[in-house]
Amino acid sequence: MKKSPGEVLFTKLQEKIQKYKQSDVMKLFKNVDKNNDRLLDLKEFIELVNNFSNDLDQSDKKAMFNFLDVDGDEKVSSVEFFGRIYPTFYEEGPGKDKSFIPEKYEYALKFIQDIN
Ligand SMILES: [Ca+2]
Ligand SMILES: [Ca+2]
Repeated sequence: MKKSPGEVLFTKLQEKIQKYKQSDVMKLFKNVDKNNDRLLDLKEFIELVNNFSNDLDQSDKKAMFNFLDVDGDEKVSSVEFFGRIYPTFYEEGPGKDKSFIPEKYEYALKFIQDIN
């Protein structure tokens, strides 16, 4: 399947983000989440992206945002974000299906809460 422009851009961003410690990326997620709802709206998401890349224009960032917003609620949740950045993030062990796993929501939300 052909990748969407948002996915291509995201893959580049993902490579940059993965160079950082996972705990630092989680702290950053919390920092840009100004209203503390563990969801990034477009403005919050752009602030996060700006920490990693400043050679992208608004439409590129919006395309990435749309790619990450799997359920289309105009917010990028911690699950949507970390599930894409770290394909194995919600896995309990190696060797499992590496796709986005909605059943891991509970685990993911707890994980994010524990950063505090
Ligand atoms: Ca938010
Ligand atoms: Ca969403």
